[in-house]
Amino acid sequence: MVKATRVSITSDQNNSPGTLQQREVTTISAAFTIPACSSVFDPIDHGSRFYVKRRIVVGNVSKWIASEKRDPNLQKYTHKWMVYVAGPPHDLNVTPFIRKVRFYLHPSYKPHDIVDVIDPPFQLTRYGWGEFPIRIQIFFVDKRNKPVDVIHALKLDDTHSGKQRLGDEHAFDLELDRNTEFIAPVPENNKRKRKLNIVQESPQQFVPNKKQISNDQKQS
Ligand code: SLL
Repeated sequence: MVKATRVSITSDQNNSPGTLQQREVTTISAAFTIPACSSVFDPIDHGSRFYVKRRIVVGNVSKWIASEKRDPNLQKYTHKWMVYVAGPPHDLNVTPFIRKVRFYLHPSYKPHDIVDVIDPPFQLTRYGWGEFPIRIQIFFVDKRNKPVDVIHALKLDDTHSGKQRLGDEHAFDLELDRNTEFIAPVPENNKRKRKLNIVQESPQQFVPNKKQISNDQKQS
């Protein structure tokens, strides 16, 4: 059983959008980048005799879309947002131990509300009009580690700035089996190999890099 402990953030590492020191560390699409913030600094703690610790960061960014810029068919979608599961800033690549991430969206996304991302970067971009808790199920490479759930409260930019804004971000410490076998990291920007396995995909939803994933999707 993998334990996921949410890491509390001290006041000087506050991750509220106003005080956050953002560094753009990974280009996600033309539109979004993952903000790596000080809140996820990983102190040296590699685990114990019984487990190995790996820190992950779960968060979302969003962007307000002015109504005149909205597609006429997508008028109700006030924001574009992206939720992500990544490593801490010094080691973003989680592929040595994470195999797949399943995102459970709000029922209003039905019948396209459960999406598997089976290759890095483990992130999902959608249009939306409201905030909701996203259940995120993380599957591991080594089957000794059973899937673990974390909940992320999607936070949309209420300043309507039109710029990418960090919504919310939290670090979690995963306690993996001491004997976990790690595999060689897959480069996050290896777009050619990128696969987004849409369990249920809505035609109206924005899917980044659609052309790049289309062949993979047919196979899966
Ligand atoms: C709220 N309790 O009322 C929340 C629910 C649901 C958001 C928010 C898109 C769904 C669609 C969407 O943004 N759902 O495709 O219509 O704020």
